Amino acid sequence: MLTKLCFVTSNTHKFLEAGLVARSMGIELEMCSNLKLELQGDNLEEIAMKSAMIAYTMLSRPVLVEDAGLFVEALNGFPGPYSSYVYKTIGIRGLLKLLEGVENRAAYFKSAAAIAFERGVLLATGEVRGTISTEPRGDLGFGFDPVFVPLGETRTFAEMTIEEKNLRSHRAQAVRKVLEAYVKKLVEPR
Ligand code: ITT
Repeated sequence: MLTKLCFVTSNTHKFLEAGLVARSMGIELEMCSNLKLELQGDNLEEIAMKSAMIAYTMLSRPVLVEDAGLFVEALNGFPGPYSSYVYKTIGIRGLLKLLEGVENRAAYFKSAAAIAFERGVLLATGEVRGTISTEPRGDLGFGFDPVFVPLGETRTFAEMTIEEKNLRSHRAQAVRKVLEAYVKKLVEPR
């Protein structure tokens, strides 16, 4: 029987990426987009865990929450946990402008995924290192995907299918790890 789990997000792309990972593990994710959590803070792990606990209390059912950000080395980790706001305000063009003439293009995406359920909260993280391209390429994915080239690749995330992005992404790693821990807990005797 498929285990069902509510993924609290308003982002369809995140849902599709995580959904594919979950499905390969026999778990069906349901998109719970009617709950707006929007917690702010400078620590992805803390945001994910707190949001999951709040969502679990409000919905009274097991929930998955995932929080991610892009950390650019030459900008001392900016925009990091504020990626959503930065994407909505200055966007990709603004980021590229900040990096104009900058040689060090190293950056990484980080994801923190938390599941809150009857027996507590589980947390896992994932990271993917890469570089910021000098111009946007590709129209798949979302957010900063058109300018992020994972290490060992020439294509940006926006030039990859979801399956290809999932082989490398921060989100796929974090979601897989937290779901593995969840499945283990479900079969464990209390
Ligand atoms: P929810 O909070 O509703 O889940 P969100 O879009 O706000 O959706 P996050 O807070 O996790 O998602 O992500 C913050 C931003 O970081 C996101 O809006 C993107 O701009 C960027 N981002 C995160 N993961 C990304 C990815 O895999 N590819 C491209 N950009 C990403």
